[in-house]
Amino acid sequence: MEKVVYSLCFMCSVRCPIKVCVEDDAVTWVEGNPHVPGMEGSLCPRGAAGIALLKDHERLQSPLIRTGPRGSGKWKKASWREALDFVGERLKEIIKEHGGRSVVLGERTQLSTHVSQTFLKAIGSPNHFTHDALCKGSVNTACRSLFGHTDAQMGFDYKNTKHIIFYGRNFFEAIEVKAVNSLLEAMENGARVTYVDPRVTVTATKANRYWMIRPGTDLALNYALINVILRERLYDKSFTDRWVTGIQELESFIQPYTAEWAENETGISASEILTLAREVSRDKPSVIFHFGYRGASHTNEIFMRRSILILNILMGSIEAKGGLFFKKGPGEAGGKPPRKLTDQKFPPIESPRFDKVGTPGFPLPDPAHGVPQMLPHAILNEDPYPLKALIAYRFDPLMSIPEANLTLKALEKLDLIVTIDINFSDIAWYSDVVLPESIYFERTDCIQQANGLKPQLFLRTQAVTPRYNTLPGAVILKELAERIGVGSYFPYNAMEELVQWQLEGTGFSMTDFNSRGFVSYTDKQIFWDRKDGLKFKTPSGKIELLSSLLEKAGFESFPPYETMPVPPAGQFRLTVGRCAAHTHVSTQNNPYLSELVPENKLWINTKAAERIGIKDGAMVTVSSDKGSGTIKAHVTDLIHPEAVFMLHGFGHRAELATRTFNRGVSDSLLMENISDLIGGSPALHHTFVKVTPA
Ligand SMILES: Nc1nc2c(c(=O)[nH]1)N[C@H]1C(S)=C(S)[C@@H](COP(=O)(O)OP(=O)(O)OC[C@H]3O[C@@H](n4cnc5c(=O)[nH]c(N)nc54)[C@H](O)[C@@H]3O)O[C@H]1N2
Ligand SMILES: Nc1nc2c(c(=O)[nH]1)N[C@H]1C(S)=C(S)[C@@H](COP(=O)(O)OP(=O)(O)OC[C@H]3O[C@@H](n4cnc5c(=O)[nH]c(N)nc54)[C@H](O)[C@@H]3O)O[C@H]1N2
Ligand code: SF4
Ligand SMILES: [Mo]
Repeated sequence: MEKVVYSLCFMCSVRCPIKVCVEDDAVTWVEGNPHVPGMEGSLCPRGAAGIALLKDHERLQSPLIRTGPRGSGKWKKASWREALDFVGERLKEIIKEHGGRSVVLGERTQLSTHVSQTFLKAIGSPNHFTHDALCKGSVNTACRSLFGHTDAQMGFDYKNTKHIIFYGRNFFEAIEVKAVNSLLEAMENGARVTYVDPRVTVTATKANRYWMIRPGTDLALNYALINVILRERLYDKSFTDRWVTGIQELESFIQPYTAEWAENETGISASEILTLAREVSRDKPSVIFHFGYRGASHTNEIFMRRSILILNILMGSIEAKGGLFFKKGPGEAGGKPPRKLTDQKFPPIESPRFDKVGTPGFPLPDPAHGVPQMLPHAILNEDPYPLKALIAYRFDPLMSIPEANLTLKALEKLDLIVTIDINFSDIAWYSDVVLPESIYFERTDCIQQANGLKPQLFLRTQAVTPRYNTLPGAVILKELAERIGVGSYFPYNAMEELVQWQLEGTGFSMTDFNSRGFVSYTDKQIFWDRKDGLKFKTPSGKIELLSSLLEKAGFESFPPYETMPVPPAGQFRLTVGRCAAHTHVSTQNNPYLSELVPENKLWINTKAAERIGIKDGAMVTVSSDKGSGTIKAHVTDLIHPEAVFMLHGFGHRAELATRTFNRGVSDSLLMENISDLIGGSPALHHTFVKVTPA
């Protein structure tokens, strides 16, 4: 008999609402949840490949304990009891000898993040981190420096925008289904798109205006736009008068950064910069300068993100229709949010974090997430103290932290590495114990609290029984907690009990999710009143261009611009990104997606390639101070001559992931582990590489 289960996709972190059709315990069809506006049947290629993942016999099938040297691929299959007892025993010894703080748990933020945070709080470790800083640490800090809110508390009203400007935000390839559909609708209604990227992407081809910017110079472009907007009085004065402090300081700082100056730095003509400034000001406040995630990823990234946010502020697009808005939680609609395990009381933790976030040495990144790329430095230097055990939970430090060889060297120092994953990732391959999680079709998950203009709750509901000997992550952690004597913080045995515990007091029950997959706290969109009702969390209660957050920590709000260096002859700036067929480092071994995009290639400009004798399709060696690899050249006019580009997520080292093993090159192997030490993002586009015929 066929049944329909409403759930949440998890082929990537966007967690699109889905409708899953199930017959005889098999998934027969998946599509976007028709009850959710913007989803109606849509899925991206990765979402459609979920069925292939369910059937994949190369994903993790049972707990494994290492029997040979790390990375040798020698394993013995273990029962859950054996594997959990083993890890529990080792953790207990490590905690006894070195304290709870010697245990680190890193994960990609997910629905059960509150469970892993609770696990660490319970053992007295401050060392929980998420992927957040690797993805958008400086965006987060930039938002807090201006509004007092994090980027996660802000959203974009794509559907009603009149003009959206993307800086390397490759919107139509690095996909979020609902956002894509909403913007397409706006474009059909006449919205304009400006796209800025050293590389011609799919998004570039759909834009009304495309600028091939010199890599790394987005900040210069933005300073020129701000200069024109202030000089020609193109900004929303009534908004800035009411809500913004520091306009005068910005005005005097920005004077030297004219459009003519920026033309030199960016390669974009001064007259075009003037045209854009005037054009957007006519559409304000329904304008979005998208603050993005990646793109110009350098050690000064915080100032680049701030400059994008300042452009929105000048357009008055904050909490405006067609602009940016603050997400509203259940409280704004008079409701109660679901409970989290972290709401419980824990013994206090005195120790600083391993990454020093929140101390005077690294004051500004978000301590709720930490900074993962500090992990290798902390382990190798035993600074601030020795770390002994790592639990990698849906996160691969070997592929997702720049400078893989440094990370590998650091991991070698650890006494225990445990991975909770669904695939044979590189970190699983290198672990002592592998604990396999059931995939999203096979497990119910914690409640998703979806804040937004209409606060809602979503539920990932188990659709089929697990194909292999796997468990939900929240159950795995609870079982480990039992074994080290902190089980009382985990009041459930199965996911359904945890979800019910979360829902207590909200007025909703699990059955309320059956018919549509979600529940709403209100039917009306909640906008704050732009005249008097905006709620900024800065000390002044206003948007602070001159940021008290930055200045109190000893940083300037407006440091002078420093020219982006041109790569020496024969070298290129390494730039990286995603494609529509893959999620980061997760999907390269998927039976279906590995056929669509089996390897990465090195994009290189035609004239630059000619100079070093490289032909399209030839194998080339790409090398940096940190590593090297051999990859196929994609010779094209569609990339700036200073840059080369490769997809992130290839060059896997785990041999049992046979469809992707050794295909292409890992960008992490080439990159240097260097960061924006104010904002917290890694400077992923800092590294120069040499390219030579292989
Ligand atoms: N299909 C797919 N979609 C995804 C994801 C995925 O893995 N796969 N991941 C999700 C996540 S976590 C994220 S963070 C987002 C990422 O979303 P995006 O940031 O849109 O994705 P990237 O592919 O990293 O795009 C980076 C772009 O920046 C360009 N670039 C490089 N240097 C510069 C520069 O100096 N200036 C400018 N303006 N551009 C530059 C590169 O050419 C590249 O096109 O995507 C999300 N959506
Ligand atoms: N060099 C370099 N580093 C980068 C980036 C880059 O472009 N280049 N991009 C950065 C960005 S934007 C981001 S967001 C991060 C992402 O960094 P990661 O979180 O490390 O990457 P993902 O591919 O999302 O997932 C990591 C692991 O989760 C596993 N996984 C997938 N689904 C599940 C599940 O249901 N349960 C469990 N337990 N595991 C699961 C996958 O098999 C994979 O091994 O990387 C950052 N790091
Ligand atoms: S964007 Fe694609 S992979 Fe990500 S959750 Fe949505 S459908 Fe799934
Ligand atoms: Mo990301």
